Amino acid sequence: MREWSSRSRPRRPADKRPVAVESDPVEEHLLESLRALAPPSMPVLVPSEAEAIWQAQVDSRQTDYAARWLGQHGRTFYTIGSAGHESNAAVALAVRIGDPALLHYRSAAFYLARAAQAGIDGVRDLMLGVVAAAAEPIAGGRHKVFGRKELSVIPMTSTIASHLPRGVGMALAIDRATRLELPCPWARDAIVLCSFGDASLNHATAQAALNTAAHSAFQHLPLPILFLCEDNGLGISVPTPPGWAEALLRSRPAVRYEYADGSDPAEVLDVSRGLASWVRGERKPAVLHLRTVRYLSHAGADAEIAYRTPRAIRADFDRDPILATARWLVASGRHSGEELAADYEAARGRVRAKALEATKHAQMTSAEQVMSPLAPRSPGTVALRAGAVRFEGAEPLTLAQAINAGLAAVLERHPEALVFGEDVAIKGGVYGVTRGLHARFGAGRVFDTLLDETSILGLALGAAVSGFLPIPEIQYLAYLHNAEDQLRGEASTLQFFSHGQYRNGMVIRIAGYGYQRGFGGHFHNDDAVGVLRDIPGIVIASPSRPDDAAAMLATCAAAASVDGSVCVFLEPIALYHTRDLYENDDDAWCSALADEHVPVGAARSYLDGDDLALVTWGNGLHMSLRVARRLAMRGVSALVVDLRWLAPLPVDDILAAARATGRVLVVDETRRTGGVSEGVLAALIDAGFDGRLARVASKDSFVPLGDAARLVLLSEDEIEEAALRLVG
Ligand SMILES: Cc1ncc(C[n+]2csc(CCOP(=O)(O)OP(=O)(O)O)c2C)c(N)n1
Repeated sequence: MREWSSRSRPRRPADKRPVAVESDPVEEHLLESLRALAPPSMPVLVPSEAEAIWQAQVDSRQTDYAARWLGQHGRTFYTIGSAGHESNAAVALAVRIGDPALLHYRSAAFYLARAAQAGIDGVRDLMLGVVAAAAEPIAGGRHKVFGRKELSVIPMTSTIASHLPRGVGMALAIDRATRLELPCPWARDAIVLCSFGDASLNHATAQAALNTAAHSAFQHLPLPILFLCEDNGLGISVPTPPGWAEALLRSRPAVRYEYADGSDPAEVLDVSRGLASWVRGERKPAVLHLRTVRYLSHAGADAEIAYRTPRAIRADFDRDPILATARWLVASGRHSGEELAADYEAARGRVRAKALEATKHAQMTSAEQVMSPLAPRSPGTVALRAGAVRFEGAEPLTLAQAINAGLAAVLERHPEALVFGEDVAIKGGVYGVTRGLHARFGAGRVFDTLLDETSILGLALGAAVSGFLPIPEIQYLAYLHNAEDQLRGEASTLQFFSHGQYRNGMVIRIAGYGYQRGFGGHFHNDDAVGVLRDIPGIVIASPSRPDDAAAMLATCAAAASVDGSVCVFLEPIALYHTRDLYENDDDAWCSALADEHVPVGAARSYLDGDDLALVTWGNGLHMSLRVARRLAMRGVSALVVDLRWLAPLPVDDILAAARATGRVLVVDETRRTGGVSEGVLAALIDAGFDGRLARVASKDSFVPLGDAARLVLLSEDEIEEAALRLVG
């Protein structure tokens, strides 16, 4: 095995002449200490797991050094190590390979221990990740993550703590699947393992997850999750106040707390075994507070000498978990310190060989390859699956009643569908949209959650990856923003970062938009959808008419289960109970439900005018149809296009309407900046449409209370004036 110096930074490690390995004080101390270990006067009994722990720890440490080494030669793109945290290997041996795990970025030794148990070369996986190779088994070079389907390790993102709500959702799903007699990818007695750092513990997302776990266990809901807080006392450069993590972790009602010192592998194995078996048997949450140290700085180019004293850095050397395992092994009389030092050095060569091998693998080479797992669409299968959803009754319904009927039909057709959110169960939702579903389908499938949008979406994330079809409700669009990361950072990225191996198809119902007759002010009339429209791959459905609503819900449910699509179902509150279109009591906004399939991304046209096209959706459709009638009285004939889908936008349908009329007015009830009309106009320009274009939108303002709301929301008069100008 050849070695290369890092000093002259050539482009490729293979270009460099072999020279000696650069020393590192942590490693120097470790090797010296290993060689100095004296044989025991009386050997003690040490479990066979000690060898497996040693192996995973050493490989993990060498993987960190190898990643640094490649980094010094410009061959890595993101290095964050696990050095000092390797005691988590013992935790891996305390749980089962089939127990789903969501791992902290310093849990490499856990990953390697689990991989070794399954006969998988985990070092190769990690090295492929470090060089962003397309052959890396979970993310295919899209991110440096721990993950593998065969190991039940679900990749996490870089956003600290954002995987915890999913973990809680998975724990809830395991026993819920048993109760509902549904298939689940995890064993019936599986537990979820979720690791994170001590500074991450302070994050609102971590607090949300721990609170939700406690809230569930407090009321005796089964929630088998083992939280593993890997506490190295630092968050990048900021020390965690001594005692703080313990005080915080102990303070959760109904969550059992145990502590283990990472420099005592026997204790870690013992405590984590006891705790894992307690979680498994009791189906209750617990937290293992694992004291660790952090070597080699935080990540990448971070130089900890800038914020830690040399004395503090050196003080951690004796707490090296590898040294601790070596002491344990030597105490057994099975190995000498010299042997272990030699084994450690041999691992360097082995791991560096794999690092070099990894550099021979190509990265992704095309945008298509990068994006291939982003938004798989199988319209034929989706149509078949959606077509199997049958709606009951033939009487005309309002939008709210239609969504209710659609939900009932989806719950009927998909036994794995769950409806949950704030007030959705007995009350039936703030606007009655879920009324009667709890009584009909039971509390196992239609249930109230605690008041926390992060946890609601987290439950959906965890349930979806466990085989359910979650249909969570966010009570108002404004409150999605509290929890956006769970949608933007987690739900929408899972297929991308797992190369489609893990999916979390779901339908998130969100009540939104303005026009509630002066009611509620901004937070009940939020019209900001920009934050949704730019999320790659998601589907955004926004029905306006009752007959579309039920069919689109069936389509979203089918897309979620067939393609793993993350669907947002944006419902215009102001139209929930609207009955009339043109005149009082005309009931023209009510309709019976048709079984006709509405494909993802297909618009719907109304009227047949050829002077201009009013391209709109949501409340805009109701307004545009009324304006079209007024325009007709003035001799202007309009074609009205309901987008129905805000992502993917029905570009072909928009273009067809534009070409048929030569003039397009986009009627956009959302804000002028970041609103939907920006996307529609850009799509027309991109497609080379050279007719006349205009738009009307709501003002760049929050919506005030009372009648003043009308001052900032788009009005029918504005639409009419703009239309006349356009044809004028
Ligand atoms: C939400 C979020 N904010 C900030 C960061 C940047 N960041 C990455 S790691 C880190 C410190 C985490 O410390 P800790 O949880 O103690 O884990 P450790 O790195 O010490 O293992 C920070 C602030 C992030 N990744 N995510």
